[in-house]
Amino acid sequence: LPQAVCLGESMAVLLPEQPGPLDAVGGFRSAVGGAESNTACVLAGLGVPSAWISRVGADGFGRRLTGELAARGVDVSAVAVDPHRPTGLYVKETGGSAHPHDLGAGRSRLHYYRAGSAASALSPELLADPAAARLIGAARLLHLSGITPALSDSCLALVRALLALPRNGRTVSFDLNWRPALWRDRDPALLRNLLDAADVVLLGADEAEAALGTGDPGELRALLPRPRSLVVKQDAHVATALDRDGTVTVQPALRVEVVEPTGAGDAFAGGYLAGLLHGLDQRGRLRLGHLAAACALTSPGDQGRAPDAASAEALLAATEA
Ligand code: KDG
Repeated sequence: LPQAVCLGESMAVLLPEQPGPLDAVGGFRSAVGGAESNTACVLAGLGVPSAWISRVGADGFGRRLTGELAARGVDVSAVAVDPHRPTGLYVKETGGSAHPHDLGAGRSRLHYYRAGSAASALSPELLADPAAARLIGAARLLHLSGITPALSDSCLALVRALLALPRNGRTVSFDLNWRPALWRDRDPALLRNLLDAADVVLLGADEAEAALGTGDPGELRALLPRPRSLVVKQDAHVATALDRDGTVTVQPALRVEVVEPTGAGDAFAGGYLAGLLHGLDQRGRLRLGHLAAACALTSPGDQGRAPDAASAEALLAATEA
């Protein structure tokens, strides 16, 4: 049975064939994306048997999603197919054209078409689903993100129910993944209690500043006293882990040429959490997080190829000074 379970919506993705505003783009290439399933792929790539739990539509995009994740070694046995609601979609816009409405070189924006999607109907009923309950019950790690509670009232209720489950030795990790566009109808202040109910919290200083009012690691630790570990990624150069016992571990990131940043945070989470499950100390976990993020940063699209377990081990040993 999988050791890690990642739960949340994934979507079909349309990637523009050239930069510019959507009205000026001639064509799109289809792909798949989704924060928690990106993390599941990285975990699987690093040798952690992993599952992704979600819902998809009874459509081609849904088949593509489950097919691609299964091909990357992720267990999709508990992904439900909704006969009526569609698979969610997002369209990516990238900057760098001469068009007057261009976002600006190096900038990108996700346009979501996901209201009423199959995954937005996730609810606490999931806990009564035998396939999902079996996976969650056996997992050593349950990974959630701050995207899911923004999707619908039933999704928020599910996240609350999952955080309230007896742990039985399981770690619950929570990646803030602040998406302001999804929070127009809901108060993001509720994120603080959700984060504080997890065991391991991952967040970027910038997004924490926007969602919680501070990006300062010490202030965040005071704001979120309950998690065992708080991992703060600061301006892409350094990550700091603050443990509940007061231990602080600071680890600089790898220097890489950024090709496409989407998915780097999900990859960082996958690397860090793989390190946790492999029994690495805090520094080793942060390093593996940086390494997985570097792979995502240097490849186009959402899903960087994670280093396989053997090359990750070799790279980690090589940087062990
Ligand atoms: O982290 C990358 C994600 O933002 C992308 O895959 C889409 O899951 C997604 C979301 O909800 O923004």
